[in-house]
Amino acid sequence: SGRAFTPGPVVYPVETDEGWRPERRMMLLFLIAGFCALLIGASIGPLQALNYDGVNAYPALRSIFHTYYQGLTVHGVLNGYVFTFFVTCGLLVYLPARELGQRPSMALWGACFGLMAVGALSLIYAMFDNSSSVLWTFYPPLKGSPFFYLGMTILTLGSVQPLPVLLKMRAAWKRAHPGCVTPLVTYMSLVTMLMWALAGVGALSELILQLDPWSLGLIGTIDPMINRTLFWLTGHPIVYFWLMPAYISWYGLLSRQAGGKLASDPMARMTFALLLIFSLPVGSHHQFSDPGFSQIWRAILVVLTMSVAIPSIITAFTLGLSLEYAGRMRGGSGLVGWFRALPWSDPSVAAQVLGALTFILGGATGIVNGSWELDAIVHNTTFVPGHFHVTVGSVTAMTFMGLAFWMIPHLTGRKLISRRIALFSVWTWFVGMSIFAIGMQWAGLYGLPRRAWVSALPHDTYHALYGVAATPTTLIAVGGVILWVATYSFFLVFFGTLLFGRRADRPAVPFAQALSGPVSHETGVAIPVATGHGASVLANRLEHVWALVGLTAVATVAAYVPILWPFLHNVTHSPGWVLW
Ligand code: HAS
Ligand code: HEM
Ligand code: CU
Repeated sequence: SGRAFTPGPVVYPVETDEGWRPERRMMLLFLIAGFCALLIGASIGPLQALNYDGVNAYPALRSIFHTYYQGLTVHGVLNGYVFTFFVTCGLLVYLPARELGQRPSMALWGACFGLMAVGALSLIYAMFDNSSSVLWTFYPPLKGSPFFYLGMTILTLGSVQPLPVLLKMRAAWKRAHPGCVTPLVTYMSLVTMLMWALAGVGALSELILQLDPWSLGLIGTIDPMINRTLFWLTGHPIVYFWLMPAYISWYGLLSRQAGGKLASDPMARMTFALLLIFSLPVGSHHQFSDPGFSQIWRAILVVLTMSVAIPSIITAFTLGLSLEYAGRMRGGSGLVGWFRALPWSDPSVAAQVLGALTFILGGATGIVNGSWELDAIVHNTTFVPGHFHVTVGSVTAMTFMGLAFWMIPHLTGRKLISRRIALFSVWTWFVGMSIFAIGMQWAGLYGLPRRAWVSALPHDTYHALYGVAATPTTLIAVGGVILWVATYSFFLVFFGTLLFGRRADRPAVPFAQALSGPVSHETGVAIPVATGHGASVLANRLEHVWALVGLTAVATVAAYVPILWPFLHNVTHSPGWVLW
């Protein structure tokens, strides 16, 4: 280091194609709906952080939340489902449409929005009327109102609608470009939606066959184990439905935004193919502590879980190399100089790179969870929320915040009201989430339970039980408060720009070019596959997405028959419980 490097952000090309007005407006609608959910969800998070430090804000909030668990349900559902689904279902149609130059079916894409909006409103109604504090996993025998389960069903059905839109656009593009592989962003989006459509079978069958009729009074009792298993058939892959859109941005856009190129296009395809295959069979690693299925399957689940980490390790290297290339192109040198030379003054880049950094901790703790013996120590403690706030709470949330920073100017033709406040929000989110997550993980090692209203205990009891974890619980609270500051400074920029941003040129979608691979984003023209070239052969093979789908389906059936079998032969009949 020491050498001067190019200062300032990378200048985005200006959008010249003005023919995309309806698509831009629809995308904006998805973005705003998603971020409105995050605004509510993220406002509640710090209250939960304070709870673990013994501060009970809920008596003061009685006009909104009757219990801690009602607030926690709203937090998990709005952040985990509503925020992520809206942003993703917008993005995974808009980006491919722009990449391919194909118009999406506005009817289907609009139906996707409509279904998800009806589902989300129904969920909000059920959660706020205090009938459904069933948490984001809605495990029976906890019993919520039909509005909750029907809302969840409709939301989920809506979230798979981008799949037919994508298939249609890809088919039209392929007809026009015979012999070419699908451009990268479209490929990644398609694989993500195929994964999600397969994964949805678990929760949708749980909802449609069990929870919907049960909550409507059509069936009297319910089997908790079968339903938990069906839930995790979707509930594990959903974490990759949160992760893969962030990866699409990292692989497809970030290297360009950072001033470089993507190191390898085929490696990105490979990552997505592996995520498709390995996401589905591993769901029951959330059930290591559940009774009733074979020890051998638990051991197999450990191996499968380590396998699903591999594509993320590939991503760490591919992305690291791409960022290093960008940093060196900008004049950075030495061991860390390239990292300092990244365009840190661009809030979109800062958000995504900082989000990626937190994933080192998120991934490491995931591997702890996935190791059966270690999971026995951390399961149902604050270690687990500590793990997933440095995955979905940072990787996904920060990447989506980063996307918003270029997308709002792109979609509205308005400049960010303040780059500095945007950068401030990103850094405070990074610092706050890191402190919070380290506190949660550390406290979990003392056995502090998750999903527990510990601040409602008498003061002496709280201190006698959890005083030993005073240092980590203080970190949790400090992190939570910093996150409040981060949240509101982000939304100041988000809504401020929508309402008051100055008119400016629209930046174009910053599609990246690959150093190695078959697709050129620079010319917008696909490079025909040069057979014989190693990398392209891989990309060519991976074009057979239906073969990948078949393989995934077989692996999933093979994994789930042995797990469900004993449950199906020992059905329990539980009545519903309402504990709030
Ligand atoms: Fe997880 C529980 C295992 C990833 C989310 N997880 C959860 C829950 C959630 C969640 C929400 O096996 C709790 C659900 C509940 O309420 O009960 N998880 C894993 C494993 C991975 C993993 C093995 N999880 C995620 C992701 C999530 C997520 C991603 C959301 C987006 N998880 C588990 C298990 C449980 C669990 C058990 C159950 C625990 C229990 O007891 O209940 C892996 O996919 C992780 C692989 C990731 C890596 C990291 C790669 C690093 C990258 C960044 C590189 C940085 C760069 C920056 C390039 C190996 C890609 C460059 C700069 C430089 C200077 C280097
Ligand atoms: C749960 C804090 C943002 C998703 C929790 C818990 C805490 C927390 C302390 C554990 C509560 C418990 O187990 O009793 C925060 C803070 C945030 C934040 C301070 C900063 C704004 C997010 C974001 C997401 C998210 C951005 C996802 C996009 C979840 C989910 C749960 C959870 C899915 C699990 C709920 C459950 O156990 O049913 N949060 N969170 N959080 N959080 Fe967050
Ligand atoms: Cu999992």
